[in-house]
Amino acid sequence: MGTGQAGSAIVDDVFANEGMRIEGAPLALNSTVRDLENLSNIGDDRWIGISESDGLVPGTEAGFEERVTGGFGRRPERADETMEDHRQDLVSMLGERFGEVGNVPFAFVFLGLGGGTGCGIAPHVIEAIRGYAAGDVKVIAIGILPNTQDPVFDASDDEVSAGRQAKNTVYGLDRLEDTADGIVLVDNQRLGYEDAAEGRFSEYNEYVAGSIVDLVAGPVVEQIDPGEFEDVDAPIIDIQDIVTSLSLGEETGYGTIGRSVEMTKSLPGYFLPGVGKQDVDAAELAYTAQAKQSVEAVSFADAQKALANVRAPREYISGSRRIDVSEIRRRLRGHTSEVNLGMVPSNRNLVSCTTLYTFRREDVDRIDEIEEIAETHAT
Ligand SMILES: Nc1nc2c(ncn2[C@@H]2O[C@H](COP(=O)(O)OP(=O)(O)OP(=O)(O)O)[C@@H](O)[C@H]2O)c(=O)[nH]1
Ligand SMILES: [Mg+2]
Repeated sequence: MGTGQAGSAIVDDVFANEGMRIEGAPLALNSTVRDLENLSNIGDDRWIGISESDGLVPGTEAGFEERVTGGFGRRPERADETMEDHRQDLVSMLGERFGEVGNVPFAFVFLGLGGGTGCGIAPHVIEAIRGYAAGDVKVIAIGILPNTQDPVFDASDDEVSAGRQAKNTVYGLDRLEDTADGIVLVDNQRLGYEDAAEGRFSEYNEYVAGSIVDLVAGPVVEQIDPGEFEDVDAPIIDIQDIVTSLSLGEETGYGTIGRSVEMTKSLPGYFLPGVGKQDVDAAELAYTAQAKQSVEAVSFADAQKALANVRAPREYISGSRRIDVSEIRRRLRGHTSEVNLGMVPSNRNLVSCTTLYTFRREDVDRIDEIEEIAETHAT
């Protein structure tokens, strides 16, 4: 589920991966038609518009374009009020789109924390998913932290203050904490200055989407029979393992993700079958995945839990080029004793290692920093 512009754009990239459709289905909720029209992989039958005057409007309904134009102007409080009035409508709409049975064990809700729409509606969306699901559903929020350092411009080229965005972020996180089973943070400050200033997010979104896909991609996405793999060094992990890794008892866990990728074929190998296969250095994979974590300056010594998922061609899992996953485990264990490591075979000529580190909120310094910036912002 993508809410608002940033959230929907990343879900769009997640579903660029066809395998994701075997297990999941996308939905985009936004207050601005134009953002929805920019999506490539989520059709209008999967859009839900939200407007102050008209409430929730299905993407295929006549007059959609005229009715869903307002936006919430970076005011999550307004989006929150509107969504609160229409939460039950969303439960019914989920039934219409995904069947009345409510067979949904897991959901991911993506949002930009600095804006109005996603930040304001996401907690209600999570509650609506719980209302729709027949059983216990685990919901993970993936929240984009705003860049509070460099100038940021909105669609009409207006500069958006760091203070406003920081304030929205604190508002959003406080409310997500009460309803999400775990929160994964992605910090726009990890983008280069140029990209942030110009609002160029596409590569970064692809990186985030690729990390999520590689994290959750299991036997279903890869269409393999798990029993086929006996002699391996790590089991197949599933979404429940990810939820567990993000859970810190009564406290909500805050996760950061990172992913490293290596080609398993050298360039000549693409042209000559059987030529140019390369071994993959597990220690380096784990190191790079950590270096590319999605939040600035986290202190890995504070990690409460860590999880890694390796996706690789079969011969790298149990065959002649078997990856030494003990190196990956060793890196994770260097930070925390609660480690979960998985491997899943894949048909790509790539090895990817995606890691998820989980922290307590108080240990994420970047949240403290955003809270301080928010305090300086007058209402
Ligand atoms: N990583 C990333 N960040 C984005 C993207 N689009 C916007 N952002 C950032 O996300 C934050 C929230 O902005 P939006 O997602 O545009 O807000 P919204 O949910 O549509 O809410 P409104 O204020 O009502 O438009 C801001 O900090 C933006 O800079 C994107 O595609 N990728
Ligand atoms: Mg918007």
